[in-house]
Amino acid sequence: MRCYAVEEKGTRLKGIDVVIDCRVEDERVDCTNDIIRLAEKVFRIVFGTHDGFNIAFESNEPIGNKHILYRLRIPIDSEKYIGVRIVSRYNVVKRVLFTLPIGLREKLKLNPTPYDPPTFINNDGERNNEVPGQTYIPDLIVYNILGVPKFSLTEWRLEVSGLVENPVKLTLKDLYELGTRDYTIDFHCVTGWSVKNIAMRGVPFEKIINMVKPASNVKWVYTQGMDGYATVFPYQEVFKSSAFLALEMNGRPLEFLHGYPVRLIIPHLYGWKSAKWLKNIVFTDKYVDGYWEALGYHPRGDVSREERFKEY
Ligand SMILES: Nc1nc2c(c(=O)[nH]1)N[C@H]1C(S)=C(S)[C@@H](COP(=O)(O)O)O[C@H]1N2
Ligand SMILES: [Mo]
Repeated sequence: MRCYAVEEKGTRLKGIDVVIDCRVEDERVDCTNDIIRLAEKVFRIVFGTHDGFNIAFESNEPIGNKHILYRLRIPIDSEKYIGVRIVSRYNVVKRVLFTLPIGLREKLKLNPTPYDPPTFINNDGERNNEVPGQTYIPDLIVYNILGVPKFSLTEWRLEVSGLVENPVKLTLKDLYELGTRDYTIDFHCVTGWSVKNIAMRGVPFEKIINMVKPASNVKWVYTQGMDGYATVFPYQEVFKSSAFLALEMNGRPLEFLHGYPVRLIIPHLYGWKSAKWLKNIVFTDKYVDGYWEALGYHPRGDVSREERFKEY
């Protein structure tokens, strides 16, 4: 069994020291009991024991119409617990993730390696516009996994950096001066809901690229919000649909809950790739997990390919 160890700033804000992401041989699961047994089995391999630990079911929910996410807990003491996340696809499990609170790392038997995304992601070409497993609903559902940040526009800048010729720090005024365009997009959350025809206005991402001039070896774009949320996607995705820095929605500045002053929208990728309250865009040649990627979500997240989780 291969295990990855992932450390990520945003998950740390949630008390997670490290995520242990284990690739298991395809395991058939037909009921919640099978899930608990699987969690016990993998836990025993990773930690060398399960004596004195009890695995308790917490919740499960559909992610699209093929996957189910199960959450379990292994209490350590009255406050701390190891979280377990298991995703099945058509009742088959390929990964089991453990989220460790601080102070437990020493108990690990395995020597986990960093996650290495599959290289096909940076090479393949064709895609279609299908949205398998999504259901349309009338309005966006607001997600703030790390709470709502407090900041004022006077202190806020959008910093674009990394492997670029001209790093920049931009104010909202600077962004407007680059020139905006109108967009109508469909928005897709990985959990399975989509919203059609959202009117937005923003700066074509191409303008940012032309300004900062990323180096030829750039492969990934890592972005961060003011709340500590981060996400990542392959650089080449920004050329596959109309990527833009959204400043307005439905004819008005972005509402604060939707990420004012700016969020980067890549319409063909799932919504978690769009960091709200965007403050950093980093062009890089190395893959780094963001918040949801650290918890097993896909490095690219193409909606038409249904890339919800890291490999099936
Ligand atoms: N900064 C930040 N950006 C974020 C999130 C978040 O928690 N914090 N959640 C993501 C997820 S999972 C989704 S589906 C969309 C939801 O956008 P909305 O809250 O505007 O509906 O924002 C994404 N961007
Ligand atoms: Mo989401």
